[in-house]
Amino acid sequence: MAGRKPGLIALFDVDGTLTAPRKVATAQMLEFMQELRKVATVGVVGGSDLSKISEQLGKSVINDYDYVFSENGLVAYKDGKLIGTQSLKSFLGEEKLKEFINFTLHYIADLDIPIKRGTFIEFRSGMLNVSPIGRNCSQEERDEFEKYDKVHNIRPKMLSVLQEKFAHLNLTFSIGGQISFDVFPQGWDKTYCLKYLGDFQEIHFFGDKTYKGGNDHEIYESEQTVGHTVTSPEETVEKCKALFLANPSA
Ligand code: M1P
Repeated sequence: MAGRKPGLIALFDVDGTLTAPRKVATAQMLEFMQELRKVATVGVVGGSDLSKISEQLGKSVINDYDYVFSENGLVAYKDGKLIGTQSLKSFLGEEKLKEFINFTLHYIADLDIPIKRGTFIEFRSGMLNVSPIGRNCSQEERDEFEKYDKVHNIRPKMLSVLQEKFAHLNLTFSIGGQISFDVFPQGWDKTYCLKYLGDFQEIHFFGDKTYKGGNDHEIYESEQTVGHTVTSPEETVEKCKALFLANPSA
């Protein structure tokens, strides 16, 4: 075994890249990631908070990978230890935050969609996650909402209203999953995690939403990364085998 190539890190988005959207990673994928760690430093960067990433990649996720960046890296772990957090509350202040939350809840209250459940805004460390149907819908309801949204553009319409109303706050609105969107200050997208990776000369990023407007776009395009677009977890494995395992000492 050639061992790890110095200065190289393979960094993965979660939903759609290591797992099917909001699903648990397969045992094969988890095993493959550990194989990969023998030849490269491995990190994951998800828009979700740590509890959701743990549901998908396992309870010991922060120990199973060299770096885990939840909330785009606004909450960062290295070798199982917390190395940084960013606070939306401190950044915006209570008044602006309240103004945004109040307006958003009013908007959702007036929204006529087939069903609504609970937890319309999830308050995270570095971002808000807003869901018109409510986060605690069932898997079936989540799948139905995604289909409905594709036809009726509930989220895109809501984003454009919020963008206009809160233009002065310089926020980014990012649709990364099926039922919600993330709200955070400009620059707090997935490129945020790169500030922890200054020691790496070769950062390979793998993501499925690398197109403009997708939540992997900025990090995929970043000059600091070599970006790879994948369409499924299976393709992620294939691309990694070809890049890192075919001739690991290359
Ligand atoms: O990782 C992508 C997104 O996953 C979830 O989205 P949804 O619940 O809409 O499928 C959320 O955790 C979201 O924050 C995240 O960006």
